Amino acid sequence: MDRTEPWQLRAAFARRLSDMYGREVPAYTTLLRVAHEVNQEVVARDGAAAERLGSIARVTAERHGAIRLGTPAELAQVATVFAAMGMEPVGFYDLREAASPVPVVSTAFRPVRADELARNPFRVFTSVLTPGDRRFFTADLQARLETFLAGRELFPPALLDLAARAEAESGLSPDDAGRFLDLATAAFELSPEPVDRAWYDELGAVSAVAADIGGVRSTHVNHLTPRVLDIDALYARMTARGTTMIDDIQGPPAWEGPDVLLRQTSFRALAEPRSFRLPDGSVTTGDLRVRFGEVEARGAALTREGRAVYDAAVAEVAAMRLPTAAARQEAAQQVWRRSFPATEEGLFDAGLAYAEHRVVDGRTVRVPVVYEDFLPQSAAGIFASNLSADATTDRSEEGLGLDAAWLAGAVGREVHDPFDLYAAQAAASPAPA
Ligand code: OOG
Ligand code: NI
Repeated sequence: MDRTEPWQLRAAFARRLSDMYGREVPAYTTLLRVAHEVNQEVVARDGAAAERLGSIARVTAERHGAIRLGTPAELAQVATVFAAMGMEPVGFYDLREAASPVPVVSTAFRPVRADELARNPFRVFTSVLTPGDRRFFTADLQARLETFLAGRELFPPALLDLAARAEAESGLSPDDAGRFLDLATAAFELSPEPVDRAWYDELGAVSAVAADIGGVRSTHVNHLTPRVLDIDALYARMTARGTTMIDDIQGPPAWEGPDVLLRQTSFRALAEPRSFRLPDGSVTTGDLRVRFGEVEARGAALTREGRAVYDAAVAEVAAMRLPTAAARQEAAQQVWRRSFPATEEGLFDAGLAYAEHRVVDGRTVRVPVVYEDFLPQSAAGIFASNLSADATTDRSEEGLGLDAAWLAGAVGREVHDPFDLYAAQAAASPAPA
């Protein structure tokens, strides 16, 4: 009998989420249209070179989403749902330590093998709240928050059963695949259930992210990001169409040298109508800004050495505390010219980026391994730019020592080190002897 394989579930799920998001967040549809236009133009202009970092079919279907969860148990459950689709946890991000601190730690669920990434690279940045962190939450609020979170169910048992079966049997029958996709998509839709106004506002006074996660009885995809081949062109075009983007394109600057890692930009969440339950039991309509839009461009995966150069360059520009996006961009270009080789070959020769070897027209050429992950500073910036208020933190308190090992324990699975995955991918196509 026909089976729907994990990668087919993943591709179908990405399409289902994209359709749902497009129906509910119209600005996303505009973003997709503009991204598509820009990608067509780059392919027409650059030909085969436009597809060096992924076929146009892959790039057109490529999305990442983001979700925020409340507890280690919820994280373990979502790991089962993603495992059904061949998505595994990669990397540990501590956003509590960012310039604009957010009370979460995060990982990304994604396919890890090159052939699976080529089939469909769908990835989900997944954050979990840290209620025990005294820099954000009092002991009293922690206790009430944990009680609230323990009493909700994000993923119905039928979804978890199907997911476990899909993982164990590497796929599902077409009927079960359909049920799995219905339940999985529904689990990430915005819920119509009324929001408890007093509870939401109490958490919101500590952190908008805490309210978004722990103030409601469900989760939702908060953005879905298409990939674009020229993010500067996209930014200009969205702005010209009247969409207010955040000030900066985050990550590396536009410059004449090689594209590395990840560049991202976003537009702020629109106010969406929601029902609220008031303390007297009555229900009213208000609005919340919880779903926003983002777009990304991907470049070469850097080695640990390359990443150290990147982190130092970002820190150097940040330390200048420049007041405008244009000044930051200009400064970053200068720092980049000083810090990075001007060519891809230079990056490879210096051991700063991972290369795959491919035979083109009888010659062996080096091609970058694509960066498939996220950047903590950019992620924290994306959180911050889309919240109505920043977290109020008490820096005199000790933080909770949460690390990659803690995350692996919470997920109940191995959390891959992204550098190991890139190194393995590069080693799979060694230079000819
Ligand atoms: C996640 C923000 C991180 C990215 O692209 O860096 C992210 C969130 O807002 O929940 O998606
Ligand atoms: Ni994102």
